[in-house]
Amino acid sequence: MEKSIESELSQKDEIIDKIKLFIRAGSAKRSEQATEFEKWMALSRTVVERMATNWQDTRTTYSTMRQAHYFSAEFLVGRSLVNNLVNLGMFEDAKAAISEMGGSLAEIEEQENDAALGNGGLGRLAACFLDSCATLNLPVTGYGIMYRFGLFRQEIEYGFQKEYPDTWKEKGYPWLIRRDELRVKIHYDDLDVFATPSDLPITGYGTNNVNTLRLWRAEPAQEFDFNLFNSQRFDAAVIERNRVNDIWRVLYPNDTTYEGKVLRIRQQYFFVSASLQDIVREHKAFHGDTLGNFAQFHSVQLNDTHPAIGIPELMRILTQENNMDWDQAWLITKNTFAYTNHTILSEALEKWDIGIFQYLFKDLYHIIERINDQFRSEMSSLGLAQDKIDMLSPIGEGKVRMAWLAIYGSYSINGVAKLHTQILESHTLNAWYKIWPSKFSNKTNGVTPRRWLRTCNPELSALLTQLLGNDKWITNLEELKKLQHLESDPAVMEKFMAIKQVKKQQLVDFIYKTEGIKLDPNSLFDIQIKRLHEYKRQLLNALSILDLYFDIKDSPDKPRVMRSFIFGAKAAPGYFRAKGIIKLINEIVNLVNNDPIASKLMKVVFVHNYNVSSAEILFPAADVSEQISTAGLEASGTGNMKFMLNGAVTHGTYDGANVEIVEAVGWDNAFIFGERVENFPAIRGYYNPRWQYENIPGLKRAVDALVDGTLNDQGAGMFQDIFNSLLYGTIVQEADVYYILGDFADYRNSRKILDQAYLDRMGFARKCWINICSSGVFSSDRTIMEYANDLWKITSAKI
Ligand code: 26Q
Repeated sequence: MEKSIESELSQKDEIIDKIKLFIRAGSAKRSEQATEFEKWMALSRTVVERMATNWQDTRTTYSTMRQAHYFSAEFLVGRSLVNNLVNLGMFEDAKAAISEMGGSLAEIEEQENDAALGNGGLGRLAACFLDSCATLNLPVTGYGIMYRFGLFRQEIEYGFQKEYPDTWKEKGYPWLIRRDELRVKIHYDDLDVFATPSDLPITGYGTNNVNTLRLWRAEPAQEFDFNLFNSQRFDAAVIERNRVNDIWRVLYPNDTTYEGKVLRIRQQYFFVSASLQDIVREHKAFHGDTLGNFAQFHSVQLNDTHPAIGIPELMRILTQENNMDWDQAWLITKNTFAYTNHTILSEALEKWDIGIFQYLFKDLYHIIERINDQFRSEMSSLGLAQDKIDMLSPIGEGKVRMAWLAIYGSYSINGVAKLHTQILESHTLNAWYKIWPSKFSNKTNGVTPRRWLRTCNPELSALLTQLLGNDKWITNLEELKKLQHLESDPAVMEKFMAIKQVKKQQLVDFIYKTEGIKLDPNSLFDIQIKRLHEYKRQLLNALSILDLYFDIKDSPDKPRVMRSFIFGAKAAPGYFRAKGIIKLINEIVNLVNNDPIASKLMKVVFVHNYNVSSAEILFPAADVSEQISTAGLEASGTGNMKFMLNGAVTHGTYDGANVEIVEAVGWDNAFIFGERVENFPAIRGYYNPRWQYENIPGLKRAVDALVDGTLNDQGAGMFQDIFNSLLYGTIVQEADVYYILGDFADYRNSRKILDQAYLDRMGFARKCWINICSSGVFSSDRTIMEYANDLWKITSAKI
C-alpha cells in the first residue's frame, strides 16, 4: 500500500505525541529525562492505545460465532513490541519517531523482558498458533496461567548451570491488561481462591483483528483476616495468602519428564476451571441461559494432557451447576474437547496418584470414577477382555492416567508430525486407534513466518519481497516457491550470501558481548539450540567435536573447513545428567578455544540463557541446523523449521518433522544420517555400545576424555556418570539407550560430507536457498487452517 508522505509524517508525529503523553502520565517526567525503560513502556502503551478499540470490536464479533479455545499450561510468547509494530504497520514510523526524539528503537527493544511462560517447543507452538489465528482472523482465544516467574534465567558459573528467578514483570509490563470484572471463584477441598484474568493482545499481520491470550492469576477469596492480624498472628494471616500465591508463582521447569507434584495439578485445575467458567458465562450472555448448544459453539483444544482435567470439570459444571443429566453432559463434553499429543516418551505421560485428587477435589474425583465406570462398561459391551480394559481405563494402578482420560473424553486426537502420528497409531496409542480410528489425525506443526522470518530477519525479508515484487509471502508462505528457480541466478545467490554474512556478523557481535568469545564470520556456523535432553543428543554433537579436536591435534596441517559450533540449552534443574552435559560442553569450550592450534580451525560456544529473543538472533545466522534426536523420539521439532525458513540446511536424523523437511527440499538439500526408527526393535536385541567404543577409530579417545583428565568436572561426578551411561547398563536402564555410540560413525561421516558441500560456496548457497523456498508448508498458518477446517470447524471473521 502506497502512503503519502503527508500521512507518514502524521503517523510519526502522532507517535511522538503519544510517547510524550505516556511518559508524562506514567513517569511524571519530560521525555528528555526518561530512561530507556520508561521510553519502552511509553511506546508499548502507544501501541496498546492504538489497537484498543479494534481489540474490543474483535471480541464482540467473535462472541456470537462458533469459537475455539486453546488451553495450554504454557505460552512462550517472547517479546511483543517489535512484533506488534511490524504487524500493525507502525515499525518504520515508530523508528523515525524514536530517532527524532534522540533515541534508538533497537536500544528500546532491548528493554523488554521475554514473556517466557513456557519451557520449549510445546509452549512456543502455542504462541505461533495464536499469531496465525489472529492473522487469519479466526475466533480463537488462548487460555493459560500468568506465572509470576517464567522459565528460570540461566547463568553459567564455572561451567555449571545455575538457575535464577525470571522477574519478567516485576518492574511493570504494559502488554497485560487486568480484567477484574471477570474474576471467578475456584474451589479446592482445602482452599477457595479467586482467579483474575489479565489479557494479552495478539495482533495479526495486516489485519485490524486483535485476538486475546487470557492468563489467570490467583487471589485470596477471603478478605485479609484482620482478626488474625489484630491478635498479633500476622504470620498466620500471611501464610494463607502464600498458599494462594503459590498457585501462580512459577512455571514448572520440566519438559518431557513428568513430576507428580500437588502444586502442579493445583495449577492445572486452577486455569482450566477458570477458563471453562469464563467460556460458560460468555456463552450464556450471548446465547441465552442454556448450555444444550454448548458444543455447537465451542471447541477446546487441549495442548497435551496438562489441561485434560477440563473434561471432568466441564462435566461438573454441566451436571452439578447447571442440572444437566449425565448422558447429555457427556455427549457435549466429548464433542467439545480435542487432544494434541506431543510426546511418545512414556515417562512423560501424566499419571496422578488418586490420593492427590481425593485430597484436592473429592467431587471431581467422583466424576472421574463415573467416567471410568462408563468407559469400562462401554468396552465390555464392545467385547474387550478384562485385562485389556484394565490397561486402557482412565483409572488404574492407583493413578488417574490423563492421556487415557483425554482420549476417551474428546472427539479428536492428533499427533504433531506424520511420523509421530504414525507411531501413535501403530504403537503408543494403538489400542485406542483400533477402537476409534476416525478420531485420530495428523497436524504437522508449523512456525509463524512473521516472527521467525519477517521480524527476525528483515534483511532477507526485503530481498524476498523485492524479488517477488510484493510481500504476500508474509501471509502466504507458499509464494516463496516462485523464487526457487533463482538458485541458478548467481547475482541473487551473491545477494543472499551477503545477507547471511550480515546475520552472521550480528551473531558474532552478540556472542562477543554475552560470552566474550570472538567467532570468525567466515567459518561454518553449526548450531544446536533446544532444551537439553538425552534424547536430543547434544552429547553426540559434543563427542564429535572432541573427535575433531583430537584429529586437529594429530594432523594440524590437513586442510579443513573452519567451523564454529554453537550451543544453547536449558536443563531441567533436577536433571543431573543433562546438567552434566552442559558442564561438559563448557569444558570443551575451554579446551578448544584455549588451544593455540585447534582454535585457529574451530571454536565452540555455549550461549547462556537461550530464550526466544536470543533465538531470533541465532536462527538467521546458521549455515547448519543440528536436529539429531534418536529416531522415533522427537515428536516433531519446530526449531528445525525456523532454521529452514532462514536458509540453513538440516543436519539430522530421519525423525519428527525432519522427515517432512526432506520431503520438501529433496535429499540433495538436507544431510540425513543415522539409524531409522523401524530398525531399532531388531537392534535393541544385540546392541552393545562397547563394540563401537572399542572398534570405531577415534571414538574411544573421545569418550575417554570424559574420565582420563582431559576434561574436569571439579569432582561433581558428572562426567563419570555420562561415561557410565554410555558404556554400562544398570538394572533400570541399558547402556546408551539413546544410541549415541551407535550413530557416531555415521554422524562424523555426514559432517565430512557437509564440509565438502560447504567448500562449494555457490552450491551450498543454492541448497540454503532451496530450503527457504520450500518452507511454505511449515508456516503455522497452514497448520492452523487444518485445525480450523478439520477439527474446530470455525470460519474467519474480519472486524
Ligand atoms: C508435565 C507434568 C509435570 C511437569 C511438567 C510437564 C511437562 C511440561 C512441558 C511435560 C512436557 C512439556 C513439554 C513438552 C514439549 O515441549 N514437547 C515438544 O512439543 C513440540 C511441539 O509439538 C514438538 O515439536 C517437540 O518434538 C516436543 O518435544
